[in-house]
Amino acid sequence: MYKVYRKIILACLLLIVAGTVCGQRVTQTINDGWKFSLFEGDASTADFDVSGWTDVSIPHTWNAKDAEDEIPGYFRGKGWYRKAVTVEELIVGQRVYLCFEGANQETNVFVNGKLVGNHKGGYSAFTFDVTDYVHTGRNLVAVSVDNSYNPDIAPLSADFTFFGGLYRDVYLVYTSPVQLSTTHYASSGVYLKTVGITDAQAEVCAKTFLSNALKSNQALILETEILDTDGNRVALSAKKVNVKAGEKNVAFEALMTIAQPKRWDVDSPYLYKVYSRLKNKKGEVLDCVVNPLGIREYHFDAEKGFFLNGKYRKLIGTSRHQDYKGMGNALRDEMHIRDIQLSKDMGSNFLRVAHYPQDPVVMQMCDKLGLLTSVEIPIVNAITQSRAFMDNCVEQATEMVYQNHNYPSVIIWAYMNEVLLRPPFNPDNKKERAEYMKSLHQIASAVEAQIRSLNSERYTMLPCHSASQIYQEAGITELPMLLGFNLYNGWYGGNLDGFEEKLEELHKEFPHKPLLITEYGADVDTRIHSFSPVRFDFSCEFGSVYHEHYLPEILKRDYIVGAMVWNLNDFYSEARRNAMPHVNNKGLVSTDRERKDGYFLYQAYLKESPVLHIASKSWKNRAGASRDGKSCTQPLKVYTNADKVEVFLNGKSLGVYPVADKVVSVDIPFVNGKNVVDAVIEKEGREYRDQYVCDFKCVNVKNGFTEINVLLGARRYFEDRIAEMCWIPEQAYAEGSWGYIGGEVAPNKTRYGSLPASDKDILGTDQDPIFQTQRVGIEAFKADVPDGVYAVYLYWTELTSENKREALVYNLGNDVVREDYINRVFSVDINGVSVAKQLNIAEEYGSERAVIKKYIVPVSQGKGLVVRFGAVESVPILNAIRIVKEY
Ligand code: GCB
Ligand code: CA
Repeated sequence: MYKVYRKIILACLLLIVAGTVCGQRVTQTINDGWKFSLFEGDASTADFDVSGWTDVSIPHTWNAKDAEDEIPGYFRGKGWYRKAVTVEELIVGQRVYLCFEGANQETNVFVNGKLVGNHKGGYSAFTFDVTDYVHTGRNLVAVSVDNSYNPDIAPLSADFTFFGGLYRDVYLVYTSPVQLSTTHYASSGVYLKTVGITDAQAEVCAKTFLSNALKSNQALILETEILDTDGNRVALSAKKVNVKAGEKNVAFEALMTIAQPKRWDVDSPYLYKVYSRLKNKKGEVLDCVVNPLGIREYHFDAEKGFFLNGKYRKLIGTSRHQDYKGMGNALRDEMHIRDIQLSKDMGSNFLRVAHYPQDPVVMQMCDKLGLLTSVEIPIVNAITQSRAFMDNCVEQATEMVYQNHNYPSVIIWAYMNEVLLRPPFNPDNKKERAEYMKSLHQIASAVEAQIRSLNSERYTMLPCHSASQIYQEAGITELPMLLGFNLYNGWYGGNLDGFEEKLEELHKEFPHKPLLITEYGADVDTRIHSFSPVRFDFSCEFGSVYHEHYLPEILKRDYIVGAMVWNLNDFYSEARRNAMPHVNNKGLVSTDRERKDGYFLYQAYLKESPVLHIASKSWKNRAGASRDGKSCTQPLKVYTNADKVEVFLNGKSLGVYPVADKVVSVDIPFVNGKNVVDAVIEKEGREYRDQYVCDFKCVNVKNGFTEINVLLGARRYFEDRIAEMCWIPEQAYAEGSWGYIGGEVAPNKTRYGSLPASDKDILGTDQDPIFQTQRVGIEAFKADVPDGVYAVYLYWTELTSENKREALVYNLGNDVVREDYINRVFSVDINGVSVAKQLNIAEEYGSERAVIKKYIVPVSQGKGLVVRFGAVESVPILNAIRIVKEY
């Protein structure tokens, strides 16, 4: 008796919670209280001993920390999640489902020891019906997730870390057995399409999939109601439908008309809501789902560009990777949401959801904020010539289209990114090459055909790398409606001007294809600065120069229908060895979302509201060589959409500067100590101000010497944000000053850059840039400091590899690069005292490891400080020197 009451009370409660409008579907996360362990075997059974397992909450990845550590590679294998999930018998006879928003990359789900389903692919949702596996009360749910390399699952390789785990929400869902299908590719079961849009009306076609798990045929009413934002009904369809006993995923179509439809646009993303309700004959709601609806028309023209609701729009935005500092890809919904907000605030009207479909909240935000999107499946760098791989690609495309079908923001379906960048065939073997091209063509054709058959009114796109010819050779450029090109002229090679030359070439090569620049970007580590920036120095300043060049060239050409910066945010890529090892720094914001200067350049170009930003504002600890120790002039950029800006230093005006192309560079005579720079603009009669505060150290050996921190072989500055100090570039010694004597800048050993010498991951430090440059063959470092007691720190790391260069990009595989180091032995003496006779850095400490030695040195009789190096074998090196006056 009590039990019956309990059920009734629960049922009533549920009706209150879900509202009477929305049937009895219950969707709830079951993210907390999981036990986790990496384990290769079978941990699905109840009696399995989980003592010693870790308590985790979902979203979770097991790679969050090991993608950051210094050990090369990251764990790729199998992890298990287990949880006792309480299934309440809320309403008798309901079906129970487990829904996963995404798990990377192959998942097996077990309930009470039995396998209920398998899913392959790390970036799409999947749902399993577990009704027949559960009982009221506690049920053991065990999930194995495997992120090891699998030749039959895309992506095979890519420039990002394949974080493993249950990294998106997991839900427990209860639904009526007579339902809007829950298991049609884990979508809502409803697919909306708008046709014949005019100012007078728009037709909405809703295709709804129904399922009936009961043993009797069901006569039902399928109601589709469209509401405007105020909640007024603007269209209604009610149809009698019959679903036979046991039938699954039967489709019904309803056509509705909205009079005087309001458009979804980037400035006014008007959203209707579509309620799909399944009712029984008595009119009781059995099931209900709600979908967004946006009414918009758009088309691409190869010459004129893109038009949304009749209006020309240059598509500008970024791509976005789904990870965050220290957390891998296991982000909370709110963090995804913030990223999309960041993108909109930058002035974007487009987001390339790349290289894979992302969390549903990402798409919801794009709908709500008015960001157009392309969504793509992650076939990156290469394919496997197998039926299984092809089937998986088609399956991922199918899931993508169904799961993202109703988001009005989506206008493009994309597939394959730079798929000919790292093809595995031997280039000299013609037969191998031809066969590979053939397989590639087959897969691309199958994916293209599948997308078009599922959703013909959107565009398709293939993002290629700059070597367009090879894509033509494979015959795949003809397949998609749009072509994307990822261009990095002036970054990986060549000059910045190569960009516009390439654009012209591509337009000639593909005159009838609307072209998008699906990627362009430059790595920026916000700790690094340079006043003579060059590509691959990772400086803020080079990033600025790069974007200042690219953006106007893009805006100038209508045949470039759109362009997306690679990337919104810095992201993890295990194989990268840059200023920040394991991170790709091309984001306009960092892994913890610090906005870089480029972000503000975009704002200045794209936003109408006043934009004013002093560049390098995060450089709080600044320094520079100074003649008099009192002041030092350095340039400072201001980004603004005003035509002039007045700049003040410590309250005194430095003048009014005209702004060209949204930027002005002003020479600031920084003083020793605290500096306050103000930039002021006027727009529509109002004054706007931005302020930069920094501590500036005028480095000089004479007046009030405190310390000097110098990077040898470098033209860049490095801010150590942990110690709040600044490293400055080297200079040659001159009487009465400081600097090196002899040697040369270490030659560039990186694959792409001109400086610094190395982009190796320096072990034993997270201040890698201090060690990545060096002076080779240095004879001495001299500083004419006043008498006193000094701490002299010498920084070394052996960087030189004689034979091989490391493959920098995309070597996500486990390419082991063996390098031979030259045998380098040298002596060191400080102020005539020998401190090392036979120093062999590589032998003593290993190569690419940070070595710091501190020496206490008294200086007297005005003799200053001199550190001398003597060659024993090969030539001496020095990477950095820090001299601090103790007393
Ligand atoms: C590309 C790839 C992207 C990389 C990027 C880069 O072309 O599509 O995945 O991350 O270049 O930074 O090199
Ligand atoms: Ca989510």
